[in-house]
Amino acid sequence: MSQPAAAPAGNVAAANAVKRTVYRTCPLCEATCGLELTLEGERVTRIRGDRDDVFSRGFICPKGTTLGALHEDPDRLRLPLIKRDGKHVEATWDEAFRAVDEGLRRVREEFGEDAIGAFLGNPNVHNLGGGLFLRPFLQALRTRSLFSASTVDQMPRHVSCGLMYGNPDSIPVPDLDRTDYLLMLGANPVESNGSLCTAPDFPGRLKRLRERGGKLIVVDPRKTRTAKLADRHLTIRPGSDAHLLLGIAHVLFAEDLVNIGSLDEIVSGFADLREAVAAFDPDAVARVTGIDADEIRTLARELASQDHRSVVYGRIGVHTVEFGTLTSWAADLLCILTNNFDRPGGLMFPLAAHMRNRREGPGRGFTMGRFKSRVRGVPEVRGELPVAALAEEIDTAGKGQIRALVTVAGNPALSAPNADRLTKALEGLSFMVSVDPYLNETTRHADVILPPPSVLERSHYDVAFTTLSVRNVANYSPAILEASGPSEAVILSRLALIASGQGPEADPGAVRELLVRGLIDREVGSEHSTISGRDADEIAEAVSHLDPPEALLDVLIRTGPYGDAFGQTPDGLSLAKLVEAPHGIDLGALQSALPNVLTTPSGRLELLPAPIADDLARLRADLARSIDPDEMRLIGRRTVRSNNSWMHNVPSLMKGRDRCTLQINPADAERLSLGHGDLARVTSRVGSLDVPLEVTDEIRAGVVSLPHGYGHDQAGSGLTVAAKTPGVNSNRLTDDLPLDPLSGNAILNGIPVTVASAGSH
Ligand SMILES: Nc1nc2c(c(=O)[nH]1)N[C@H]1C(S)=C(S)[C@@H](COP(=O)(O)OP(=O)(O)OC[C@H]3O[C@@H](n4cnc5c(=O)[nH]c(N)nc54)[C@H](O)[C@@H]3O)O[C@H]1N2
Ligand SMILES: Nc1nc2c(c(=O)[nH]1)N[C@H]1C(S)=C(S)[C@@H](COP(=O)(O)OP(=O)(O)OC[C@H]3O[C@@H](n4cnc5c(=O)[nH]c(N)nc54)[C@H](O)[C@@H]3O)O[C@H]1N2
Ligand code: SF4
Ligand SMILES: [Mo]
Repeated sequence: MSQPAAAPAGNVAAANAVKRTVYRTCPLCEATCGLELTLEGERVTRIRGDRDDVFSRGFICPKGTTLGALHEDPDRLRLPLIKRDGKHVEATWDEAFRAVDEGLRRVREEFGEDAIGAFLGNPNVHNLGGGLFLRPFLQALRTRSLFSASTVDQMPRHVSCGLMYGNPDSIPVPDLDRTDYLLMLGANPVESNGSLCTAPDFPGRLKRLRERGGKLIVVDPRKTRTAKLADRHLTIRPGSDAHLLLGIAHVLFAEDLVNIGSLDEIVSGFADLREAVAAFDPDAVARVTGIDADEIRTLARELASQDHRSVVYGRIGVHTVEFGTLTSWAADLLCILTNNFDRPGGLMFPLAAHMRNRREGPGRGFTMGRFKSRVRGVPEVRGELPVAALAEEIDTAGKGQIRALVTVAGNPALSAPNADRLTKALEGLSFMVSVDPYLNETTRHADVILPPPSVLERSHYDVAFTTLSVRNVANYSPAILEASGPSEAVILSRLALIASGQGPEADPGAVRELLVRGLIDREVGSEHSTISGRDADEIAEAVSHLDPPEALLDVLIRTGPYGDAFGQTPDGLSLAKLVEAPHGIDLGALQSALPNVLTTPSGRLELLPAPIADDLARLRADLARSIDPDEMRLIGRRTVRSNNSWMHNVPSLMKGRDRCTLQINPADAERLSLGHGDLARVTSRVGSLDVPLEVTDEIRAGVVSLPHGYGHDQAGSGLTVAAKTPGVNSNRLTDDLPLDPLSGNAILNGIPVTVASAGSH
């Protein structure tokens, strides 16, 4: 139904078993590796890394080889499911959309717009159609009850960047290939392959950093595979990275090491910084972090050394914590204070092919809290509410209570905190619809499930990750096989029409028209556009043969910073040029972006935005907290063979030992009289679960680690392989109440827990 017209005809599955080779970007994680797939007929017979990919150069991880298995997974839904008498049964697409229309209309008419909630999960950002076509649906829903995986993930980074640079999507990344010194906190890219820093073969890039004489310092309570590559590994106490970074800032001021180079002219707030970090002297910080005061001083001197280029990079382990936004801010601040910002080898802003051209001058800036959540009164951020507040918005009676929920590519039953409460809340909904290829822990609650095409049946261009990439790169992959059902863009278009009251039969082409024509009209009407003043009809005609996401993408690319401006710059980029380049197009190393990237109201780089300055009081108070020597803190972890919750149904990835274990330090195990393989009972404020122990000195004493995304033992789900080694859901222990106050992000690391023998209760 939704074959991109730009795809060369030979790339679309022929019914015969001719052997052919195709190339595509892996859509599974942020690394965007190029893959080479061999197909015989419709079957994938081999997948390996594409050695000619301009960015990944042949790198691949075990997940990348599973695209064929994902496509063929017998549990993957090919047709919509409707719940009838408590059981999910297959239905036609028309039946399914009619059921959605009835369900949503009933709830909206009786309870109003905010009674329909929406949750958007992580795979949306790995999906061209999902990425570009969600907005019209959300706009048509007109609900304030919007939630996403962002608030169990990177929202702190959006907030700190929004406040400092003016746009929450202006996120600088470490210039990995040119830096000489990388201070990495709370990230394990050797297993995760990197996040908010797109760098295929991250492990190889780290090795090359060391081969060229550079240094890698890893801060992590666990000796991860990344930490094993490091020159130094610092086992920090969970949740205290903001203290550490401000301890480093303190030393920079105290030892007169601050050097902001030419940024002097464009920053604001510099004069107040020394005072803001005064409390964080290395001795006070050492007590809370468990990292020596001398080590903190060394880190400051090394970062500040002008003999080399340094950069600071933090991820999940420092964002999903109590002080997530402060940590994200402090990491950037250290790069700025040591003259390692917007310069090669430091922290730099990518410029992707579909991004808008940057221009100098003040912008609207970034504001939060335009409305508050009904129950707890937490502020919105980027138009959404914390997913940690989703359960209470469903289970608390009153005007605006959520009665219906739409999930798109999300599994909040496993990914959001206090899972027991959320699961119960989902059971109480009056209507639920999920756009999802699986019947799983979340979608089993849905009245209607709408399955999108498989990874082989859809085209791909990384709208999100090209903007977070350590090189500017563009890569488009046409669909490999023809989809039997509607594309995700079409599913979302039909949902948008239903939500806007036009009914289940309305033509999805109207949404395409709205989006594509809307973009073209904006471009020709903008004095800053490369197609300013051009004939909108002529431009629309030029993309009329393309499928919905491709048409939008083509306009974005051709009017983007490298674009051909629809003929005006003949050498420029277009979707057609990307189709002709199956190994991708390299657009070069990252370039300086200041001051044009700044869109703050002042037009300046805000070093100490007011919300940050206010929140620092909380961090200062925490410096004095008492530390119980026997306290246990729970953190998470990722392993290379899993991808959040949804790839545990791939047999080849589930082979080998049980990976859902609680890692504990031998000293703690001994103190608690527990041994390797014992079943331990872990208890937090909100829940309790039993899990096998893995005693290992690779984790700091006082810390235990459990991966997330497991707990595949729920009745009514349809994940045959995952159910064989279900594991436990770590989010039955994480708390829905405490949040990072500025971003609303959940706290998923550093959870206070007790650990005991499961037999002793
Ligand atoms: N304790 C703890 N919890 C965590 C984390 C942690 O570190 N610790 N990490 C958090 C992070 S970083 C994230 S991003 C979240 C992820 O949280 P979620 O996004 O809620 O969950 P996923 O496990 O990614 O599940 C994705 C869902 O999308 C479906 N899906 C897969 N591909 C597609 C597709 O192409 N289209 C559609 N429509 N659906 C698709 C899958 O079947 C699955 O139901 O989890 C968070 N939760
Ligand atoms: N194989 C695989 N790859 C993935 C995913 C996956 O599930 N599996 N998920 C994808 C997604 S959605 C994301 S967001 C990224 C995340 O990518 P990463 O951020 O690299 O994620 P993790 O591997 O969980 O690494 C987080 C590290 O933080 C450490 N940590 C925990 N608490 C603290 C703390 O308080 N301080 C410090 N300094 N460290 C701490 C943990 O021990 C862990 O090693 O990975 C992506 N890639
Ligand atoms: S690292 Fe990520 S993008 Fe690369 S093959 Fe593995 S899952 Fe795919
Ligand atoms: Mo994530």
